[in-house]
Amino acid sequence: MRAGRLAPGLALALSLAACGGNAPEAVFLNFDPQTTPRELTRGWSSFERTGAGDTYVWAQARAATITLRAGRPDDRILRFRAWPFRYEGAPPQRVTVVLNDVTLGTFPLPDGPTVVETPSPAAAWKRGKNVLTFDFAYAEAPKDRIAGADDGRTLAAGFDWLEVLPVPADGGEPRP
Ligand SMILES: [Ca+2]
Repeated sequence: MRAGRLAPGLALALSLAACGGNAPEAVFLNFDPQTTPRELTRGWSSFERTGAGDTYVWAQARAATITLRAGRPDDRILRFRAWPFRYEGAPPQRVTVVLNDVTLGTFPLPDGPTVVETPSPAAAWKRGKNVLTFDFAYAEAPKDRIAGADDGRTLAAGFDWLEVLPVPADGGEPRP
């Protein structure tokens, strides 16, 4: 079929798709040295593994930042799996997620792993470098809070993975 015979909207969509580099991109950070070599820019500890072998990193401050590079500003879904540092008498842990200077929301982190999902509007994204900030209700050192513990890091939450998924222009499901 020749492009001239296509409906104008479809022809535009095809020409945009043909540009390749303009397609919104998916990001998956597994919090390991292979997939997350430079993104953990502030407030993070080093790479660790759970007993089950999952790679993760502790946020070890009240605020932790991730630097993400992006192409054109686009609506994107942001998802991550995390669990709070808990101790007896701890207040509820919560995380406020901020992209650049736009607050995306505040989410509870109950005991155990939780997958948090939030939309992030195109207006919050910039072409190039973007700063994603996690602000926690608390970060506490196990040695100050748990009898016998000797870990002096102030732990907020452990992060297993984070992904950013483009939202198709047709409003369908995000592409993996
Ligand atoms: Ca992981």
